[in-house]
Amino acid sequence: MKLRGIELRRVSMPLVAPFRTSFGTQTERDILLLKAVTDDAEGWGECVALSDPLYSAEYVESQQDVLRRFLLPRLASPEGTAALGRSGAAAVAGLLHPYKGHRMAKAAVEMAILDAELRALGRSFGRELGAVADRVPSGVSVGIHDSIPALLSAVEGYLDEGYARVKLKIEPGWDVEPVAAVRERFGGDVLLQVDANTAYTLRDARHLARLDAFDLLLIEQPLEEEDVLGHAALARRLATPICLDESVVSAQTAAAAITLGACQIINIKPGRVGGYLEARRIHDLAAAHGVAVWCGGMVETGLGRAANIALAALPGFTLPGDVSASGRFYRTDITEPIVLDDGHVTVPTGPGLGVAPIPGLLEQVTTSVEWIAF
Ligand code: NPG
Repeated sequence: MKLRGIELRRVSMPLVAPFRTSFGTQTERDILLLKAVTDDAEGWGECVALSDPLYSAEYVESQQDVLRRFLLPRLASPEGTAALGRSGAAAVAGLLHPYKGHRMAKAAVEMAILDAELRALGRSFGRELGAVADRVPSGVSVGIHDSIPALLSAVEGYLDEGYARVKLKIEPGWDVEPVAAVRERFGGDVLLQVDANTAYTLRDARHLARLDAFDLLLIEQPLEEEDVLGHAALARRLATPICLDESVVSAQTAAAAITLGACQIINIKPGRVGGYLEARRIHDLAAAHGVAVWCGGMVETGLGRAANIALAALPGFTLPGDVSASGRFYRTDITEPIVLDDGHVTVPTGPGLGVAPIPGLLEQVTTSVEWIAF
């Protein structure tokens, strides 16, 4: 393939309702989209970095800066174009490896190039990654609410829509009580899990063990990103399985976490680990160790959502992912909306992502466009 250049486009999308996690409240999403233009096709990538470095060290301005300053020039160099010409998207991670971190930017550019490549070949993301299902169960992530009644009415709405699994965001002061209330109101059959986004310390172990009473699928990332040993210690004190998110940034860190007993389950987010190809490696590694995985979400547009659904259709994704319908976050998506069908979302089968931005809708939310010629 021959890349002509990459467009960096920022869009700003209002959320249907504020989304509160232990690290902050979002009311709109400022997203960096990439469009890879090749001689044969155009491909889309979505960078999942947030506006502020509160989930991870990455933030959207930093990802655009590192792309402009280092990552795209590396791909456009004679060495880069030769490797892309030979191997396409498979060459991206190796070419960018010398630059530390910034995995969300690396993931976005790999996604755009992979999409262009697959569109040219007429092959879908699902087929390329190894999907074995044509639809996957859809889980919903429910933010921290101002009151228990408000939370219960939100959960009721999602269950009425048919979501197959509910994840409650928790933080100190909002954990046992909301979980107990949801269990009491909706019963033991609801697939329920919690996500702390690093809000606790090992000193909270005894308190977190109170969650064991509620038959949760998992507790996600209770401790700090770098506290892998703490998670291993906590795992010995909780009956609820521990799932890592922020701590797993590569197949290598996944292997270490598994070996140390820091997690029984892994949330795989392609943006966090540097791309869909690394995400697949973590899937393979986890499957080899009997560790269940599920596909996380970062409040993506239909582009990232489509790719995540394809990934979630791999055989090791045995737990429902945060692959909700577009309407969970956006009244109007920039693609054809991803919709819920009997608690499932459909794996796209068209070439590449199988979805693309609708030009008029994309223009409406665009705040800036920058073209980097190769
Ligand atoms: O369904 O797209 C979704 C959102 C799922 O809760 C979700 N994501 O920590 O997993 C998370 C959380 C998140 C959202 C993290 C936004 C960072 C940004």
